[in-house]
Amino acid sequence: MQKRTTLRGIAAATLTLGLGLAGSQALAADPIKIGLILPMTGQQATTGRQIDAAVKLYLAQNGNTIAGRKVEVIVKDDATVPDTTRRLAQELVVQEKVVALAGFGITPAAMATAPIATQSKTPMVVMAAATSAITEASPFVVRTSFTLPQAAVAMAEWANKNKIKKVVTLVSDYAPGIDAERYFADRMVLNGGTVVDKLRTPLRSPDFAPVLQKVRDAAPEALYVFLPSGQGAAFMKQFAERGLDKAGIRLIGTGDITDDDQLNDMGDVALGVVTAHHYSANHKSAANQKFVDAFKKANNGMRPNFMAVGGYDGMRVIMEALKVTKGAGGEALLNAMKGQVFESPRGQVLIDAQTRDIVHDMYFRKVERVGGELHNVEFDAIKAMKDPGKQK
Ligand code: VNL
Repeated sequence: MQKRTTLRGIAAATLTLGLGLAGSQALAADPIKIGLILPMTGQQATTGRQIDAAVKLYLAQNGNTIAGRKVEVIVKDDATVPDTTRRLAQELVVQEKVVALAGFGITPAAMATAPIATQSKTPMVVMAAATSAITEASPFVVRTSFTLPQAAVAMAEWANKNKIKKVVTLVSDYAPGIDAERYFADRMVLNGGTVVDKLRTPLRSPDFAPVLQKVRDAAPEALYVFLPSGQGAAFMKQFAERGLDKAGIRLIGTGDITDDDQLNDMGDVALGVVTAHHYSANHKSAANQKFVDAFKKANNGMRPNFMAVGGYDGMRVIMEALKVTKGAGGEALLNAMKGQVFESPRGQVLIDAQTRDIVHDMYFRKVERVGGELHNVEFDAIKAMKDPGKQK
């Protein structure tokens, strides 16, 4: 009896030791986790769909192992509700121990999450949201989308060059819209132009009819518009229905309104619309051609838009940084993201080491029919543009 117990004891001790070893081996082979929070349902679902597809494409093309460990992307749907974004981020950090947070379809979602990135020292890669101030909300924010002041200032410069002096602005009534309005209007006035009316529509379920009536009454030379990705098609439809395209009012704006996700279905009303933006699926480069072809092939012919490129480049920034840290997160991972320079499908980009914001070319594009499809055709650019919102 005594002997058996002892033997059993030894067996148990061996088993424990074995499990202990197995445990530490399992740790080394644990996946490196990245939390990707996106609006996969609700009003901004197209943004989630585009970014999710781009992240998957990046991993399929570039491999998903770092230092012998698998990289696992955990996708969470925040349904465009900022409180949900924040809660999901908290869970991903505490329970899943993600090394990075990524995604963020709208500015309020990014702003709500920034304190969690700061407190947990988790790099937070903003792939969609574009209000200037987001990168200042936490020292752990890195941005791969764009900023509204970049597109707005570029557009005002173009208007000035093309002798457009009298304009009305129309923006979505939340942070990126306020940036889009302010930076455009300030530069217009600086250049000697006038903004005769500043109109805003709600982020949720906007009705464009009342503001379009005001635009008609004001009879400006041009209407400048910012609306978040996904709202452009509905706006264009009403713009045409009210006959504004035939009333001699030029439509200009940030490229969000001629979003490649919807552009081809907008019809003739979109023809000739000039916008400033950082990405067009029609961008002429070998890298972009390869990206567009692969993206379409993997997604039933879906055309990538600027959100997809923000996601693709964001994944690049994370993966290259993880290679440097061999899978470690925290401040080391953040530092390895700063200063990255690479060729994106949009062109050359830099993650400014000081601001953690993106520096890239702002293109001027005109909607044209190319091979039977509507495209934003680039005809000029402001090279290597920093965020004007940070040059105070
Ligand atoms: C934002 C900016 C969202 C630009 C967008 O689409 C966009 C934002 C969802 O910062 O909330 O096109």
